[in-house]
Amino acid sequence: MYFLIAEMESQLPATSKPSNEEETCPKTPETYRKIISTLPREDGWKAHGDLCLYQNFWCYSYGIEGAMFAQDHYNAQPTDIFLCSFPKSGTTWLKALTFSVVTRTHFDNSTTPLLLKGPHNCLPLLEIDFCRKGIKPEPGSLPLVASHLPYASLPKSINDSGCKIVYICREPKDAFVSMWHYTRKLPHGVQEPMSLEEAFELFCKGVSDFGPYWDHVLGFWKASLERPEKILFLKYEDMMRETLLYVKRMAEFMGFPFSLEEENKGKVRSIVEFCSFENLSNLEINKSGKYAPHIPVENKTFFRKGKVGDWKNYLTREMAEHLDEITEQKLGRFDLSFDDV
Ligand code: PAP
Repeated sequence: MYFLIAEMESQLPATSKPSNEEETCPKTPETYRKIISTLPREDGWKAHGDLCLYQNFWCYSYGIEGAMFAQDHYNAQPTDIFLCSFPKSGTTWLKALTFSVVTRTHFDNSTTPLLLKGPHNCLPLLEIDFCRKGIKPEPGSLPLVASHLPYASLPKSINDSGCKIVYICREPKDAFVSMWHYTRKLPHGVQEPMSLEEAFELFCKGVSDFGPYWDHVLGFWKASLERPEKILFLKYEDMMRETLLYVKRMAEFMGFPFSLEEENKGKVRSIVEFCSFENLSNLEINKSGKYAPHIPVENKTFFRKGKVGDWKNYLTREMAEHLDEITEQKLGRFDLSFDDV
């Protein structure tokens, strides 16, 4: 463990560590932007501009500004439940499932707000909505908040107040391929979308939105081992294989367990079917609606194939072996691995 952290730190440019200015500046949007303007940058993915290195993760500047704001101002409530993920790891699905579980006594499949809003519009994203739209957690409101922030960069109040966290991760080759497709669909202005090979190289170096992928996963994995009662670590592939089982486990963990009566009446199955890729991706709102976190994104961009192992259609054997080697090197010693998909 110490070797890995030391190794990561030695690879980081000195400026990525908090500067004196960062520690002493009064916190206003201008000072956040000033700090961001000094951060190390990489171009390449170009979905929302350059990626900047902040607190050892890469992110677009608007995400970093949101992270800084949330770290300074987010006042987590003990009842908040955080849905955390590396991008393209099953966030949309997790949002739909948890939203359905938590609101099931208010709505059924014919009345759920998921029919009128995409999953991303049904619950806030910490680093975007809280900062940009001023959404504040209120007593009695939906306890679900999503975030792509690494574990170490979550606002301190989340751990201090004992919130629960559900983390979903995905096999890295599939997460990479999904991210590459997603990024190509975003508006690029005059830029050409990046080739798969270029994106692959950056991803392997750890340079991707909220990357390095492996650090993100590892942060939550270790935390889930230390505090299993507070952090539930899920894998997309397991969820795909045994959705019913994991939805029940997740509901119980969140404090919204299904009763035997609900199970017998098919409530779990009905939520699972409603939130399936086939059903969600065919809802009109997800075919024609928009999500507008920073630049408008069509809801359909969040639904591509929803399959395990789609990387086989895009990566060469050498690329796959290379990514597998990095994964084994970074995660193997922590007993974290993925099914051979
Ligand atoms: P985000 O991080 O931008 O929110 P996220 O939802 O995590 O994206 O990932 C999108 C992936 O989840 C897509 O995978 P693909 O590119 O390999 O197809 C998307 O298709 C998949 N996905 C979306 N909804 C579902 C669902 N209901 N069931 C399974 N997979 C889904």
